[in-house]
Amino acid sequence: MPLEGPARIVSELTSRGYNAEREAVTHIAAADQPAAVLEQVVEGMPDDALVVRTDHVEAVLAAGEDPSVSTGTRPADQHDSAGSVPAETGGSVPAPTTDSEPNAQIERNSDPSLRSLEIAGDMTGDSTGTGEYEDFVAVFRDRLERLGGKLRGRVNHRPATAIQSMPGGSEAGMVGLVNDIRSTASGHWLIELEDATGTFPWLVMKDREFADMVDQLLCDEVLAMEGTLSDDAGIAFVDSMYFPDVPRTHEPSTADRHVQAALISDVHVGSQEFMADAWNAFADWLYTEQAQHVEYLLIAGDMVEGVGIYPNQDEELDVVDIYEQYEAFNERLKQVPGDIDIVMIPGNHDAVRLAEPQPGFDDRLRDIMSAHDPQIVSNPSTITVEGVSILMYHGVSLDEVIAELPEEKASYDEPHKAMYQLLKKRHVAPQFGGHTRLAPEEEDFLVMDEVPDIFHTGHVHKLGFGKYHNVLAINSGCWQAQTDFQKSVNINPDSGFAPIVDLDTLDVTVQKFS
Ligand code: D5M
Ligand code: FE
Ligand code: ZN
Repeated sequence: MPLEGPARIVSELTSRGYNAEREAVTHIAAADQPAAVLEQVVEGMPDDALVVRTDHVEAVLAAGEDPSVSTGTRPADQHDSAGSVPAETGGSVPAPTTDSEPNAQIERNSDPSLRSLEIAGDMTGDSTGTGEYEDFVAVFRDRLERLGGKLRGRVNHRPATAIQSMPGGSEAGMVGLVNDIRSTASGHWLIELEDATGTFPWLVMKDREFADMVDQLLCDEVLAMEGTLSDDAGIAFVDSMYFPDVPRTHEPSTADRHVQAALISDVHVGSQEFMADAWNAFADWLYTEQAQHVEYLLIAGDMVEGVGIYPNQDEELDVVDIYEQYEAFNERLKQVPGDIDIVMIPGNHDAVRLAEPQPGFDDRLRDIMSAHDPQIVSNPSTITVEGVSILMYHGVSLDEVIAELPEEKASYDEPHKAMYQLLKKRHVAPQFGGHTRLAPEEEDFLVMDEVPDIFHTGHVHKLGFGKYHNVLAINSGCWQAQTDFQKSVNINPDSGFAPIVDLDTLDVTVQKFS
């Protein structure tokens, strides 16, 4: 039966110019002959109606108990047109739960007065950078100011220039950006800290307890050090080291009703490896009783595959025009029940500037992706959903954290541990000048001023989640099968999973659709 899944009913209706109420769709899906019911509903729609409502469907169902036997009124070819669902969406999708429970009533709470979604940290439209040298100075000064503020109360700190003129043997403290990390000939570590006045070198002895923290350091992160100046006052021996970090006592906020959010990313529509069947199954699942509490869908970047992102990428494109890719993505959004609120940020495959922070999509792309009226915000952005603050960041810096840090602290198999490092540094992309391109701005939009309750990233195409000082870190998987490049470097993506978060408990369940 070509029209068995709710998602396919939605795309059939949209292809004929109609939006539909969720319950109307489940009614059609539950009928013996969904295709025939859909035909009758469309035929009977008032000329000025744009939305297929439950009562339209009920009228059809009541008129002919079983429309498939109330023959004679419809031209014969209508069955065919109902069957002409785009080939890519048909066929091999597993039967949705609604089919096995045809009378299940899905009561998703769509009362807008109960919903709450606030956007706090969206920098779209606030970009001031001109790319001049001064902007780089300003962005690092702002970073040091704001992250240093979290450390200054913890150490008896002095400016670098003041430490430079202290006598040998003095106790000193400093807050600064990591300017350089070097190992010495004797196996100790020399870390140069920089503040607004200058730099000072700090020596971590290889057998001190802090030595194993050195391999977690990234250039340009903000740290505090305390120690004792050498006899000639040229360096300081480190006695303690502090990260801005998340307080261990952090208590996350939770929703005061049972409501869930699906956290996904990396849809990669337009790639030959986009997993249409898995996406269809996900969209169908959202219509089932099991998904009745899912009221929010958050997408952390890489909506489409894009063009010219990697060498030879064009050989794996299914859709070669970038705007057509977004049109195709919009069709995928239409499959999602209309009463789910969607928030999305761009990623490195999307058609916005690559340097971070990435502003939300421009007007032309917003117009294309308008079907579901999604909230489109910058990468990164902080949103508050039912009282739960969620920091959404695509995750390009994770590649860097994983490359620089030892396996047990960050790896592709445990991407959430790499996220813990970012939380500890209170910055989504600390290191400047590597994979992650940073746009110079007057303000460092990548600093985590506030501790989020949930930190949501994607990009590495691996599913992983866990808690760091009570903050839930989730890296969602992807909807793209392994690409040739990933095969060549042995990346095995976690494709077709949707982590679902209970916003009242911050518990996670994972739904698999592949
Ligand atoms: O990134 C998906 C993951 O794969 C991410 O960890 C980067 C890595 N990746 C994928 N293709 C390449 C190439 N060609 N060079 C380097 N790293 C790559 P995504 O943002 O989806 O491409
Ligand atoms: Fe991706
Ligand atoms: Zn990416």
